[in-house]
Amino acid sequence: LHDVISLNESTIPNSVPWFPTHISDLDKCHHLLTKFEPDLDSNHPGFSDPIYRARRTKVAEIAFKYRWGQTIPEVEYTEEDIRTWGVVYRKLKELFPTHASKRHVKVFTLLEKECGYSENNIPQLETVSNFMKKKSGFQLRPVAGLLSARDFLASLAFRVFQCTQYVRHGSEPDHSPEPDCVHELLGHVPMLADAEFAQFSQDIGLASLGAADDDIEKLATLYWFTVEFGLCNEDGQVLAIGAGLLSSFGELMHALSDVPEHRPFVAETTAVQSYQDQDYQPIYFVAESFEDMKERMRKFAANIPRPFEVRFDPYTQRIDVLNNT
Ligand code: HBI
Ligand code: FE
Repeated sequence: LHDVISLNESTIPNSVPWFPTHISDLDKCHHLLTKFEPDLDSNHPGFSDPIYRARRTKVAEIAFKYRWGQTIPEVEYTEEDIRTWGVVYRKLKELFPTHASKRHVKVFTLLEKECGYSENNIPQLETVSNFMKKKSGFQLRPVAGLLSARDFLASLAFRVFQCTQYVRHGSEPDHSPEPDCVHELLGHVPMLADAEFAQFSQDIGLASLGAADDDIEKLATLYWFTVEFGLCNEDGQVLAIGAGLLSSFGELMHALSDVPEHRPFVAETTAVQSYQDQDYQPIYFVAESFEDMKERMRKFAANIPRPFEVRFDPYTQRIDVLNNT
């Protein structure tokens, strides 16, 4: 156990990588990865579409200019964006009742009632963020693309989800090489608005603060096999909890078919499993129950060596750093 002695930032050992200690510090967690960007990756479906790339640049501006505490500016989505969203929405909505976690189904209904979710409308991030704050205390902030795992995970410690605001290229509605707002709004948002899932996600974030690079990699892998591609047993039925599944008609069916391998979720082995980011997963991890997954993750996180402990203070939205001796 620890003495409850708060360390200030200057007494955190120098060997510990910098991490945000107040929610406003997330303004500094903006390190983008260039992998999968339409301007740089010739395999991106938007690579040779200058109109798409110009629109993307405009939406990215919002994220670059955004600072903590501001209202998220609205995006005027094009007809093509709405068509792409609609194609994905219609197909997924049919699958959710039989394939999605009950937690997802419950919130999705509310999002249709309260947030303007429909096949003809892409809801604005500010509206959705306000809804999430009421449901689970999570909120969104706009991001221009794929962030470093360290920056991305750190934001979860504050119940902040770094959310893309652009829509994938219209030529491939069923697939996007990078996260886009179709994936965020249909996959992540309903799960993060669930109070227990929010706690689970925040716990991964808290475990990542100041962690060594190889521990960040393990946490990112755990995030991948749970928050992105997780399956969970709910009352004898295996259902999807991962946003990568809940936003992909094809992979959602694949994941719950008998084609891929299903392995029981054990944090220590899941954390070191290599994964696929170009195609459907060949392996999924199935949690015995949501409670069991949470408990296993909590124990795994407690075993990550750090010379301090962290605690989130929801009143100040600050991380208290506690001496661990
Ligand atoms: N950045 N914007 C964004 N969205 C993600 O889902 C995301 C990311 N950066 C890293 C990342 N996911 C993965 O490394 C996770 O496994 C942490
Ligand atoms: Fe995602």
